Amino acid sequence: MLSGAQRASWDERGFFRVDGFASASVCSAMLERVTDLVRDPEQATAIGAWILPESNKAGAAVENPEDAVSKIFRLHRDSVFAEFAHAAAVVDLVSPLIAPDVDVFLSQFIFKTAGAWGQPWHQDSLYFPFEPARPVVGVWLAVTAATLENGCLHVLPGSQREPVHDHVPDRRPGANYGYFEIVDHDTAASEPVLMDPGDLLVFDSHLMHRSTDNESDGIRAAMVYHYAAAGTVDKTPKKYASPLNDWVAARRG
Ligand SMILES: O=C(O)CCC(=O)C(=O)O
Repeated sequence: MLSGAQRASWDERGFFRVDGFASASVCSAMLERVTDLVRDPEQATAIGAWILPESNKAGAAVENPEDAVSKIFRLHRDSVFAEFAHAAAVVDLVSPLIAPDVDVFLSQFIFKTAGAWGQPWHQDSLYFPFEPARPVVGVWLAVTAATLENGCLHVLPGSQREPVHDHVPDRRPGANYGYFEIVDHDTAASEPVLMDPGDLLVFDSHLMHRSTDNESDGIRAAMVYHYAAAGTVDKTPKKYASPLNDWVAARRG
C-alpha cells in the first residue's frame, strides 16, 4: 500500500513524509481536546491520560495551564485521538512496515509552547524493551507548523541501520522527565523536518532524531503514535515504574 517513493525513502533514510495528510479540523479538534484535558485534570485522570510538566517552565507564571505542560500521554482510546489511531489511512501506512496484525501502543501530544525545551538526540527504541524489538513505527503529526524557530524535528537519515546507542540523561540541569541523549554519534548530516499543520512523518524507531527548543512566541504542537506487531512482548513494566504503553488492536488480518 506504500508508494515506491515512500518505500524507497523508508529503506534508505528510515522515514517518509506525507504532506497534507490530516485536515485543519482534525488538528484543531486535537488541540481543543488536549487543552480541555489539561484544564480539567480529573477528566484527564478518568480517561487514563498522564500529564508531564515542562521543566523549563517550572515555577514560572503562565497564562494558561497548558503553557506549563510538556506532553500528555495515553490518549489513543479517547475521541479524536482514537479515531486517528485507527483510521485506515494511518494504519495503511504502518501495517506494510510491520505486519498484517498491528497494535497502537503509545500516544503522546507534545505541546511545545513558547520557551519549551526540545528533546535531544535519541532513538525511540531506547524506550521500547520489546520482544521482538522491531519493527516499531512512529507517526508524528504536525498539529501546528513546525519551523526552525519553534523547534521542529531533525532527523539523521540512514541512522535507522544503527543499533540502539548508549543514551545519557539529558545534560541540562532539571531536564524534562524521560529525556535521554546520544552523545557517541556524529549527527552533522542531520536534516530539519519543516512541516505545515496536517503533515505527517512516519519513522523507524531506530532513526536518530531530536527537536530543538521553541524560541518563538507561539506553540509547536504535535501528536505522536507508535505501532508494533500484535503479540509483541512488552517488558516495559519491568523497566519503568509507571508504564505509558497501552496496547490496543489497530488492525487484524
Ligand atoms: O516533537 C518533539 O519535540 C520531539 C518528539 C520526539 O522526539 C519523539 O516523539 O520521539
